[in-house]
Amino acid sequence: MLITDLLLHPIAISDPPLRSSYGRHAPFALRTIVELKTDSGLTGISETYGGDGPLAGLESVRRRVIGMDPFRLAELYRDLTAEPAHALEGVPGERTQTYLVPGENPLDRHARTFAAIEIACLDLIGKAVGKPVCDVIGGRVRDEVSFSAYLFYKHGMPGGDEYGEVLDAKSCVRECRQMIAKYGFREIKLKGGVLDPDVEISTIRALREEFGPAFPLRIDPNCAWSVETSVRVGRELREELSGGGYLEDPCATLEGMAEVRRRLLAEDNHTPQASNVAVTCFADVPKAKSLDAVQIVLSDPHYWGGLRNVQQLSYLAGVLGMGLSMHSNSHLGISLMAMTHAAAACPNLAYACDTHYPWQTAADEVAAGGRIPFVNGSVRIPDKPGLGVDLDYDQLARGRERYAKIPYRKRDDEAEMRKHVDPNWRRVLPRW
Ligand code: GKR
Ligand code: MG
Repeated sequence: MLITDLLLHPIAISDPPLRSSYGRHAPFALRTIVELKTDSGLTGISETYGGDGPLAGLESVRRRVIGMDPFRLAELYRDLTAEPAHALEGVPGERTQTYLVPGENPLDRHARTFAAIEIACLDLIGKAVGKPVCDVIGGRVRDEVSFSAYLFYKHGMPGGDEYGEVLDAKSCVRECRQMIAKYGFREIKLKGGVLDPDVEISTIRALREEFGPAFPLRIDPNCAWSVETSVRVGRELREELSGGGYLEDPCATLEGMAEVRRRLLAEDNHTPQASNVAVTCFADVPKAKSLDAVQIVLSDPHYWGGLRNVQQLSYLAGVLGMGLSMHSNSHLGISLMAMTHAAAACPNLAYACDTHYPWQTAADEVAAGGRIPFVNGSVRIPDKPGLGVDLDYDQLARGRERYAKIPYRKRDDEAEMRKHVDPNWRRVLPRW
């Protein structure tokens, strides 16, 4: 089987005005759907980051990918990682405004370009041998993968989503109740770094009060806090973040997180810290471990270099005595299935994975058959070869039309804040 064509479909999907320390989400998130056509008649698919940067990365490997045998993935990885990103893509390797948003960092591009091709190749391999992707990469350790309720503070909009405005503890508990009623999630993540830390502390406490200790809690301010504030929040939420919860990227840098860890341990507070900002590739892991800055690594097939790298990360984390969880950005069902197959084949994954999926809608879904179902907060591995999901070409065409109509080609949450909330808003770290 040889690849005969690489088709790239840039799409835009509607996204609510979610808040984070980066700012506010724009009305549309950008994604790219990848199709690999082969001489066997099979087509492999994947979903990845959208906009000009990721598209340029994928275009730059077109000649390398066409004619390739989809089974020869190690060779492709070697070739893509042999050259620096800017040499491959003809773009300068400078850091963008959204630097520190995983997947938006130009320095991550090799990994994410490779991942998008790898996942489509694994879909092809699965289809060729008649097996689900998780079984092609060594076999599943679970048939279903659990996800967490990913709560955001957000603005309300006329005609907006069912969650309305969420800018305090009470409305956040309501948002969580709605999401759990709809999807059955059993773990909860709050995106923090938006409101005063005392409001976010009271939100976590209100969630604990409402759902009880059977629902582990995590909070992720994306580095919005100083070391001092991180220690204070860790101290105040010691009880609530125990029992399967964690503190995610409270402050910037591994050194900062190491200091938070030291100071909390000195108070006999063992709250683990997780990261998808300070640790985004294998080279970050040794330092994170030796400083004891991070106890839980957040994987994500989209920027760690695909499903097999996530599986390797799972083994590495196991050897180093670190935990493993999974990060997410705005995405549709093809990404959700890639995440599910990756998680199903990771023995050391002990936490419910993050997913933005509840924030996207059926109107934008490009998976044939519509939205991927969650049962009790979990997604089952379909009894089908490959990723187990096909493309709905009408929906894909609608996504492409939306993309063609919108004026922006990269994520800029700061610009959205300036447009709608505060004309002088800047991302300042630490904010508190
Ligand atoms: O979508 O605003 C967002 C998130 O903050 C996202 O950009 C992060 O990458 O969800 C992510 C995280 O866990 O840090
Ligand atoms: Mg995070």
